[in-house]
Amino acid sequence: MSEFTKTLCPYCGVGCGLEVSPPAQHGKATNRDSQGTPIWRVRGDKAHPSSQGMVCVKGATIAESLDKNRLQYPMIRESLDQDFRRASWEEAFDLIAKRIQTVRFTQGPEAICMYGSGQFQTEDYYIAQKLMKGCLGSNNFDANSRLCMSSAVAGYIQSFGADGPPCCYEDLELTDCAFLIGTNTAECHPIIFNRLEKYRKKNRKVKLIVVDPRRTPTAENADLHLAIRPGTDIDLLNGIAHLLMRWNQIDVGFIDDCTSNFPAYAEVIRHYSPDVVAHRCGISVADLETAARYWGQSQRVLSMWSMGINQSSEGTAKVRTIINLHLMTGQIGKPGSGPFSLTGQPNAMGGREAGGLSHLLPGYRLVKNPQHRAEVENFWGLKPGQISSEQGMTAWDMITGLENGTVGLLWIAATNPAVSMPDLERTKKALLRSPFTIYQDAYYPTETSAYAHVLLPAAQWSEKTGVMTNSERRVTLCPAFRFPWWEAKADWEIFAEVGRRLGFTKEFAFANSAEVYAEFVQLTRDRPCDMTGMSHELLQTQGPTQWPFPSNNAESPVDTQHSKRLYTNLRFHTPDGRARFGAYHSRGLAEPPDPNYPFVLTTGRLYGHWHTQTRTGRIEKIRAMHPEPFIEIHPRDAASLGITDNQWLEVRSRRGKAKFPAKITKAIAPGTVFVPMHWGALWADEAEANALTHPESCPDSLQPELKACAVDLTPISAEITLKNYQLQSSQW
Ligand SMILES: Nc1nc2c(c(=O)[nH]1)N[C@H]1C(S)=C(S)[C@@H](COP(=O)(O)OP(=O)(O)OC[C@H]3O[C@@H](n4cnc5c(=O)[nH]c(N)nc54)[C@H](O)[C@@H]3O)O[C@H]1N2
Ligand SMILES: Nc1nc2c(c(=O)[nH]1)N[C@H]1C(S)=C(S)[C@@H](COP(=O)(O)OP(=O)(O)OC[C@H]3O[C@@H](n4cnc5c(=O)[nH]c(N)nc54)[C@H](O)[C@@H]3O)O[C@H]1N2
Ligand code: SF4
Ligand SMILES: [Mo]
Repeated sequence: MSEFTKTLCPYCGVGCGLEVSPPAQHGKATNRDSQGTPIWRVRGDKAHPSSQGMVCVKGATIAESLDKNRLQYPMIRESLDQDFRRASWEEAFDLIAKRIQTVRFTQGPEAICMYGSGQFQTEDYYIAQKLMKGCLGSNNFDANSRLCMSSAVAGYIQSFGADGPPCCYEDLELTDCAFLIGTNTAECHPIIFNRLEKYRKKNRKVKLIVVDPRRTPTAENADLHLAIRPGTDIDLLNGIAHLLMRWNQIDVGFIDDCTSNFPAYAEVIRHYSPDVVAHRCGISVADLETAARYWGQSQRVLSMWSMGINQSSEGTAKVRTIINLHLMTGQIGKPGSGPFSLTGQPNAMGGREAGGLSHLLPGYRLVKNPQHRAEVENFWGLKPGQISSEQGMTAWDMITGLENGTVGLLWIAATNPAVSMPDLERTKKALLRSPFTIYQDAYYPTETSAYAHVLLPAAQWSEKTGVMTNSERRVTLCPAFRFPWWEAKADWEIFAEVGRRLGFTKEFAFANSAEVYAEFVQLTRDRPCDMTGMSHELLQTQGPTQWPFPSNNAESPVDTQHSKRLYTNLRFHTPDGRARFGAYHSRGLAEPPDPNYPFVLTTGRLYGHWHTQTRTGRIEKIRAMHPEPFIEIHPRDAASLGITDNQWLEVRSRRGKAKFPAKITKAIAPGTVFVPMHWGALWADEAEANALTHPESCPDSLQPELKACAVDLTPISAEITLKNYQLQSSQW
C-alpha cells in the first residue's frame, strides 16, 4: 500500500488533488509546528486531473493548522453570560433533542433553523437536509453559500432551466479569450489561473480580459483591464452586446434554434451605446470597443466570474447578462467556451447537489415544485405533505428571525457568522438574543463561539471520510487518514444521532459515510446532476470523476467524455429546451455613495488567508505574508484626506465603524476603497469589514451585496491595535 493518502485540498473550489503522508517518525525529517506537534506532509497529486500536481500556499500548508486550538469535547452553558462547562456527548445530544422537541411542539418546526456551509462534505449536507427538510418538515436550512454562490445558482436556473457550471478546466487550455469578471483568480483560484497563464505563455494570441475595479494580481496579467466603477457590470456587458449587435457579430442561427426571449434583450441593449456605457463604467470607449472586438473575433470565449458578480443586489441579473453574451455569440457547449462560475468553497457544489440552500431539495430539485417534493418524500418514506411547500429562511432571514422572536433554535455548523455576515453589529445583537444556539466547529475559540449555548466539536477534513465536488463538477473522495481530534465527530454523524433520538431511527440507520453517499446518489437519478454511477468505492478505484455520471457509466468507466461539458447537444433543461435570454437594465448599487458617505467600500480576499482565519491565522508562514489588515486607497483620495502611507483611517458606514492603516496604491480606482474580509474580532481590534457592509440582497438569489457599501473616511492617529493573537495549544 502506498504511504500516501490521496485526497482533495479542503480550501477553495478549484479542488486540487493532494497526497498526504504521515510525519516522518525519526530523525530531522519530521517537521514540527511551533507547539512541537509533528506535521503531516502534503504535496500536489500529479494524477488529479483538475490540478495536475499543482498546489498553492494554502493547500501546501494545510497540515500545519490541523491540531491547533481545536474544540475537544462538547461544552454547555445555560445562558451566554455564563462560562462553558465540559459535557458528555450523551448530555449534549439529550439536551439538543429535548430543545428541538420543545420548539417543534410550541413554536412549530418552522422555528428551527440550521445554518451550514460549503465546507461540509456532501454526506454532511445530505443528512442535514434529511433531518431538517424531511423529518422535521422545516426548510430552514441555509448555508454560507447564500453569501457566495446563490446568484450563480439562480442565474443558471433561470437561463438554462437547471444549475450547474457547464464548463471544465480543460477549457482553460482550449480557449481563445478568457473573460474574467469580478474574480481575482490569481489570488482566489490560483491553480485555475496557473493553468490559464501556462497556456497563454505558449499561445500568445490567447487574450485575457479582466473586469475589476481593482488592479489585482489577476488584472496585472491581462491584455485588457477594465477598471469599471463598482456595480456597473450590467452596463458594461450590455454595452459589449450593443457593439456586437451593431457589428453584426452575433450567431443568428444559434439564437433562432436554441434560445428564447432574444427580442426583449435586443430592446434593452439598444439603450447601451458606447458613450453612455463608457461614461457610466468610468472607462474609455476605446477599451470598451477592444473588449467587444475580442468577444466578436474569438472562436471560443470562456468567461469566468466569482464574488464581484454574485455578491450584488442585482447578482442574478449580472450572471444572466454574462450568459446572454454567450447565447448571443453561440459560445457554449463547445470546447474552450462557456459561462463558468468559479465556486468559492471546496464543496459548495456538493451542497447544491444535496439541496443545501433553503429553496432547494436534493438532486437539483426545488422546494416550490410539488412534484420534486413528492419525489423526495416518497424516496425518504415520509407521508405526503411532510416537506413544507414554503421556501425556508435564508441566512439573513435567520438574523431577522432572531430579532423578531420567530427563531426558537439556531444550529450553526462549519461557518463563522460573527465575522462573515453583513452588518455585524446587527448580526451580533441578534445572536445575543437567540433562545438556544448550537455551534458545531472544529476550532475553539472562534468569534461565533461567544454566541453559543452548546459547542459541539466537529471532526474536520483528514478525520472523516466523504466527498466534495469542485467547480468543474469533479467529485473527489476525501478519506479519513487521522483519528478525530479528542471527542470530535463528523457533522453527518452528529445530525444522524440527533435524528435517531428524535425517533427517526430507520431514517438514520447508517453505518458509515459510504452508506450515506450510496443513498444520496439515488436521489440524483435522471436529474441534471445524475451521479448514480458513483460510490465511495468507485471514486477510490477510478479516482476523481465528473458528473453527470449515471449508473450505466459505472460499467464503462472510460466513457467520461460526455460529462466534460454540459449542453453539448445545445438542448437545455427548460421546458422548450431553449436557453433563455434575460433582459436587464442596470440598477447600480443598493447604497450608492453620497455627500455624507462619499466612498464605495469593496471587500474581498488575499492570497494566503482563508476567510475568518480559523486555519490560516494559525499558520506562521501565512501570518507573515499578511500580517495585518489594511485599507487600499488611491493616491488622489489620500492626498485629499491629507494622509500618508500607513496612517490610520477610521471608516464609517451607516451601520458601524472600523479602523485600518492606509495602503496608498494606484491599484484601486479613485473613489473606491478596499478592505480584506479576513480579520474578525479575535485577530484585530475594530478591523471587521462587515462592521460596515449592509444586507441588501438580490431579489432573485437573496444574496447580500457584500461587495459594496458607502463609507466615510477620517484620518486618525492610532496605535497599532492588532491583537497579535497568541496561539495556545489549548485553553483547557
Ligand atoms: N486566498 C483565498 N482564496 C479563496 C478564498 C479565501 O478566503 N482566500 N475563499 C474562496 C471563496 S469561498 C470564494 S467565494 C472565492 C472568491 O473569489 P473572488 O470572487 O475572486 O474574490 P474576492 O476577493 O471576494 O472578489 C473578487 C473581486 O471582485 C472585485 N469587485 C468588487 N466589486 C466589483 C464589481 O462591482 N464588479 C466587478 N466586476 N468586480 C468587483 C473585487 O475588487 C475583487 O478583486 O475565493 C475562494 N478562494
Ligand atoms: N465582507 C465580506 N464578507 C463576506 C465575503 C466577502 O467577500 N466580503 N464573502 C462571503 C463568502 S463568499 C463566504 S463563502 C463566507 C465565508 O465565511 P465563513 O463560512 O464564516 O468562513 P470560514 O472561516 O471559512 O468558516 C468556516 C468554519 O468552519 C470550520 N470548519 C472547518 N471544517 C469543518 C468541518 O468539517 N465541520 C465543521 N463543523 N466545521 C468546520 C472552521 O473552523 C471555520 O470556523 O464569507 C462571506 N462574507
Ligand atoms: S488553489 Fe484552492 S484547492 Fe488548490 S491548493 Fe490552493 S486553496 Fe487548495
Ligand atoms: Mo464563498
